[in-house]
Amino acid sequence: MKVLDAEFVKGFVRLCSDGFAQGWHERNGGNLSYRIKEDEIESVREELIGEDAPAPDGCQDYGVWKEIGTQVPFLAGEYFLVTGSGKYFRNVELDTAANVCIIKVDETGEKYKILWGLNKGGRPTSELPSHLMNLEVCKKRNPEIRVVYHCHPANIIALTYVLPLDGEVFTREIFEMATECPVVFPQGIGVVPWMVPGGRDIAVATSKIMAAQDFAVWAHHGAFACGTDFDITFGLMHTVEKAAEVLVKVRSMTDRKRQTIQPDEFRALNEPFGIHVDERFLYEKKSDIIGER
Ligand code: 2HA
Ligand code: ZN
Repeated sequence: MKVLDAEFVKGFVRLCSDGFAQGWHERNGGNLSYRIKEDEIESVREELIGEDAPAPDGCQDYGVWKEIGTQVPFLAGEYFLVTGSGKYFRNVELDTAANVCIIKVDETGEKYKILWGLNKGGRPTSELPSHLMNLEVCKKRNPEIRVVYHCHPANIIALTYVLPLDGEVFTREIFEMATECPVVFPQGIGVVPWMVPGGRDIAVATSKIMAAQDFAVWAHHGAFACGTDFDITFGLMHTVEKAAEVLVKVRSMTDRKRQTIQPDEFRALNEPFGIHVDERFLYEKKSDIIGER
């Protein structure tokens, strides 16, 4: 099968278009990765350069092992579909083969090579260390998690200027904005303070959160979500950003709430929805000021 005909590629492209339509991908903002299943990579092997196909003209980097910039030994030998560095999400649907690539991680988990895509040149996403380290910790806790998505949603970013950069407070304030939130992500969200993007340090900080939670906020930058498929991952980002939008509206009217969802009301969701809302987020508040514990 051709890579562009594969269902996992279609799902990847759709997420890119949907993310752009939401306004989460100005210029080359954001990146997406998918850990490809064994049967999926077998189905497109005829098009993998250096395995069964020749490299296109002008793409000397094909098949050359390059440093990831971190170690992901638990992902050794696996294949990934990732967006390209500097590429625009709005162009992925128009010319998929020029804007995304399939890479393979080597047996040490320290190097990757390009096997398909970026056919007009380029490298995988600048956030490759964060994507692979997140996919690694996610695979350890749930082998079904395959998607990691980074974007720049305005309301989540706006809140990082007014809420304390504390995962428990962030989670509680977001939870209170929509009953759906604790049902969709009962383990809450984490917050990474401002750090230089693109390197190993921010990848380590994010993967510490992703080892236990599906969502990490990057202060003054954006957010990372993971999930078992494209719908669940995009839906998680959409849910958090929608709640953040409500909180931005509330906070724009007032710095305190007249009424809200109470800790015991969150606890009442556990049984009917078969979830366990982490008690860390259900602290008794001493203040009605938004963002104070
Ligand atoms: O430009 O979003 O974090 C891509 C990014 C880097
Ligand atoms: Zn970014």
